[in-house]
Amino acid sequence: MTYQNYSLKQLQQIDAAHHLHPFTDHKELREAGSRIITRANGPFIYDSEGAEILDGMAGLWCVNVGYGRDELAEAAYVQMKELPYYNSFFKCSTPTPVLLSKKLAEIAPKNVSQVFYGSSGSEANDTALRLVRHYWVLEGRPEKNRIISRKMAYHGSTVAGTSLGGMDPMHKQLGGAVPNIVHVMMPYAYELALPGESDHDFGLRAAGAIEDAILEAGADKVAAFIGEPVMGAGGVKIPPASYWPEVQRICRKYDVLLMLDEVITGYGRTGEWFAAQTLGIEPDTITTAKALTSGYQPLSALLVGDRIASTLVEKGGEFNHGYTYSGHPVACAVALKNLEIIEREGLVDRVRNDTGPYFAKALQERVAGHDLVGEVRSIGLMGAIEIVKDKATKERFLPAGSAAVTVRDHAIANGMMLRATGDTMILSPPLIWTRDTIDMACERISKALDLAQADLRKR
Ligand code: PXG
Repeated sequence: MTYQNYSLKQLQQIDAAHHLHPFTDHKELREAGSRIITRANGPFIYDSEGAEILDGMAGLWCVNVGYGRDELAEAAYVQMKELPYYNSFFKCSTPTPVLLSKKLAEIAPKNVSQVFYGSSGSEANDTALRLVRHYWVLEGRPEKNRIISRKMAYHGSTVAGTSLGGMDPMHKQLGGAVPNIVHVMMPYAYELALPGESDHDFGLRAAGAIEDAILEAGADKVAAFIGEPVMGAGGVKIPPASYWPEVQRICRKYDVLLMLDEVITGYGRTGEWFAAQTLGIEPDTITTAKALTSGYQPLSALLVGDRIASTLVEKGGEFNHGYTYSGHPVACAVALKNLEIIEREGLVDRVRNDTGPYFAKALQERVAGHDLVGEVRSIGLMGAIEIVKDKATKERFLPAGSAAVTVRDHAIANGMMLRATGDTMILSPPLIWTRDTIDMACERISKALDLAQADLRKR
């Protein structure tokens, strides 16, 4: 590698001169200089100054088997030497996507056994949107076209992903979304439950918003509902237990397809292969990416339920959709090895039976009591910490979002990578975390909270 010939300063200067980053205020970044991560191992990342940082975000919700896995590098190397690329168009296949499809069909929820590949979660959601609308056309009901999504949903950053998502700042810059997508309330009890309303009742009310949207359009006009089982980028919003069963009931009642976006929750995060299994949901499509390869290669897989797949196959003719890298042989080789590692090391079971419950308890016992913390919540190895000015009233610091950034900056300076979204701190660590790693994380988070508190009280 030649980057070692450059100093940090030089790399930052070149970065500022030529590199446009995702979701970034470029002026601000160029003034500050980017943090340059140069290597990683196990649960740690290292920056160009040699600082060791515990990665509480598994990269960006993806490095589930942790860093430094020689086996994944070898799987890519061997595949690249043998066949670096060939397409899956024109009646061709290559071995690794074939075998990966079989594996995915084995671990997917029941009645889901078909796979369509892309390179990113956004692409997979584009495929899902097109497929679901195409399904209703093939079924002779082209007017069944509307998609219901939720405010604050994140479904990616392409035009389709942004349109499906419910992020206002993204819509503002879109200049025209894909038509006929509507957004209803999210199941976020901490802020949206009414005074005295139980979690159970709130969950039913939030699901009821989907029914209202169906009735408003007329069920014969609604193709599908799409949702993340647990909203990720929107702030790890874990719905009340009453929510998903009610959503499922409503979708069935009105013959509305159920699309799950498991780009974050897939591949063990919640203690099952898919959150659909954790939460007892029977979806028609499941969007997955990220941890499918633990981020070692870009790859997404849209898992397609048998209902849609059989119509597509039997009545569909040619589906005019696909990507150069659909079923990329190297990415699929890495995915196969990654799933083998997850299985061999029992990481899904470990999250369900050991680290998930321990993580929940540690957050409750060691973080929830802090003055700055309004609520902690988690499912599997996915957690959130609400930062508040006043625990009792849930009052936030102003300006909105600034307090969580203060906590995050102290956390990073103290060797703990966390993400701040709004006033919520997010954790989504590699599934290789042990009880000791969780203890270390809680210590560092507590310290960051203390330091942030000192800063925030001065304001
Ligand atoms: N769906 C969900 C639920 C996601 O979380 C995507 C789709 C899009 O995947 P791609 O691979 O196209 O990025 C995502 C991605 C954040 C953050 O800040 C989250 C994502 C991506 C970038 C940043 O938390 N999730």
